[in-house]
Amino acid sequence: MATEQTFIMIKPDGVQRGLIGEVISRFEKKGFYLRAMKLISVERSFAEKHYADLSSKPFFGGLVEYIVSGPVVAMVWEGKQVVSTGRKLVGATNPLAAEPGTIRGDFAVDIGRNVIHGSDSVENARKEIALWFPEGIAEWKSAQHSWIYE
Ligand code: DAT
Ligand code: MG
Repeated sequence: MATEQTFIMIKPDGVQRGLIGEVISRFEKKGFYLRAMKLISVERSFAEKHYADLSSKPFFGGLVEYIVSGPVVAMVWEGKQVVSTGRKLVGATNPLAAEPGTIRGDFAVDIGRNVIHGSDSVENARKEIALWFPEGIAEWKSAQHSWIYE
C-alpha cells in the first residue's frame, strides 16, 4: 500500500491526563493504521532536535521544557492523505482557536499545553519518523482494509 505516513506524538500533558486511548481511538476509527508506537521520555537534546525549526522562537525553551517534563507517546500512522487529515484531527495550534471535534479543540486550552503533535508535511513526517523510530516500523495490513479504502 503506497500511502502516506505521519508522525503523531501525545505530549506529556496528554499522557498525564489519560488521553492516550482517546487519541488512538480517533485515528483508528477514522481508518488509519498504527504502524509504530512507544511510550518514551526524551532527553532535552532530542526534543531540541525534534523542534529544531523553532529554535529561534521566544517560546522554544518553554516548549522543550514541556516535552521533556514526562513521557510522550510517539506513533506512526498510515493511510490516504494521513498527514493533512491527521492535522485536521489534531486541530489548530492554539487550542482556543481549534474547532470543537478536533483533539485540541475538545481537550486543550493553552497553546503550551496542546496535548498532541502532528507532522505538518510529508517531508517533515519522513524526517520525524526517521528521528523517532530509527529501529523501523511494523509491516502489517488490516483485515478491514477493503472496507475502508475502495
Ligand atoms: P503545531 O504543533 O500546530 O505544528 P508549530 O509547529 O508552529 O505548531 O509549533 C510547535 C509547538 O510549539 C506548538 O504545538 C505549541 C508551541 N507553540 C507554537 N507557537 C507558539 C506560541 N506563539 N507561543 C507558545 N507556544 C507556541
Ligand atoms: Mg509543527
